[in-house]
Amino acid sequence: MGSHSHSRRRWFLTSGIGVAGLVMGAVRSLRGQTAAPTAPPRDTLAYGQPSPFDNTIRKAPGQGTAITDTALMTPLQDLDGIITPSGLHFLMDHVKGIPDLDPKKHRLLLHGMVDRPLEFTLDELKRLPSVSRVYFLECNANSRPLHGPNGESVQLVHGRTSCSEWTGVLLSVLLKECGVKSGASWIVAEGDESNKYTMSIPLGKAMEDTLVAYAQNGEPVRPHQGYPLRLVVPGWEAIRAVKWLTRINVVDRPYMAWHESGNNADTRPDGKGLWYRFELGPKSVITRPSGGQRLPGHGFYEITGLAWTGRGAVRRVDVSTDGGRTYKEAELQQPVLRYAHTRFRYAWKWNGEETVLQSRCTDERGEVQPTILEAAKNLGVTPDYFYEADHFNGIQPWKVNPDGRIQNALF
Ligand SMILES: Nc1nc2c(c(=O)[nH]1)N[C@H]1C(S)=C(S)[C@@H](COP(=O)(O)O)O[C@H]1N2
Ligand SMILES: [Mo]
Repeated sequence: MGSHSHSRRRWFLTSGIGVAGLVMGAVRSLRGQTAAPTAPPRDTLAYGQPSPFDNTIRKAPGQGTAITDTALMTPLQDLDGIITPSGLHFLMDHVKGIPDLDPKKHRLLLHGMVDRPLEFTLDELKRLPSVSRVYFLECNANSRPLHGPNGESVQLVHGRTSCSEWTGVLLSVLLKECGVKSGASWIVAEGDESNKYTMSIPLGKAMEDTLVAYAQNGEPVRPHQGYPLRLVVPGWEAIRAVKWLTRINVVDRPYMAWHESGNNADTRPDGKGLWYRFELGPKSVITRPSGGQRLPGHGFYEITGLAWTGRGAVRRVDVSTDGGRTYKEAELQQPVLRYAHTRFRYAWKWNGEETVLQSRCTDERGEVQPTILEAAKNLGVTPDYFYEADHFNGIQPWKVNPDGRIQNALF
């Protein structure tokens, strides 16, 4: 679809939200992509920066520490609470170089199987009823055991997840304005970058809680997270969360577009594709102490970590300090929110001997995070299957050596 040159359209909010007289015209005459503004960057007083002593940074997977703008991991071991600072949100792009989208020119078009195709500017979206919700995003490829050659740290193995407060308009509000035709069952969402990233999402989820977000942690969504607009699909693999969102096509079948087929479908043991696994399973990981760190000596330590689930809220987290032989319930830090990271804590006294620390999440549906052996058994595969597989949510064991060094003990 090249140009969206449907005639100039006026629309009125009719859904009883009480914004009488709100009139929004929609013309798509300009492309959203222009050169970045030439204004000097904000200085450190105009926009505050971390202490120069603090060097908490995102890291690239693979070869050492090379920073690319295609894949960077959140430093989970260095963070507290449940909100990921926006500048440390992981990022995963299927394109080299992100688009510079001018918010004045950017448009969101909703069309396809609707009574009235509608097009919104950013200012028009901001006049609509909004919601703010804390949701995690997690790449489907997160947590592959021994991710890359640096499989030692929680950042490089599990850092493809972050959690933000997202603000925007529920997609259901926009779809209701358009009037979804009967027979429609999916949407196809598209990003405004050079390769037109597209994803199919069932209409049910689109109408339930999918968010068109323009703000992240109180300020505009960061460029790498999809500025000025991104989709947030709570609890579902983050490949559905289309960044630089510009188009929503209402359709009657999934499109199996390039990015969701070959590139992002998981392979079953029989070689066939595992299509459309949306929800992420219950997961938790101890972030401190964790792989690559070293305990300075025996004595008291607070074990802390994050738990989350695509099925709603975390119900409990159990921690084992003896390699899974016994578990005890950890304390959950409030708030515990649906589809958000949940912080857990556990008081521990290290006696100086070798041991293994691990955590286990149980979600509101009662589903329990499996060990890698249980996960393999469930799928009828051997554990090495997960080197390449997506949606891996196995328990992460960290081995504490007598000298205090901590290593990934999954294999
Ligand atoms: N337009 C667009 N949306 C996208 C992508 C992309 O490359 N282009 N990558 C997807 C993938 S694979 C993931 S895991 C998440 C990552 O979101 P983040 O970069 O904000 O962390 O965005 C998804 N949305
Ligand atoms: Mo991803």
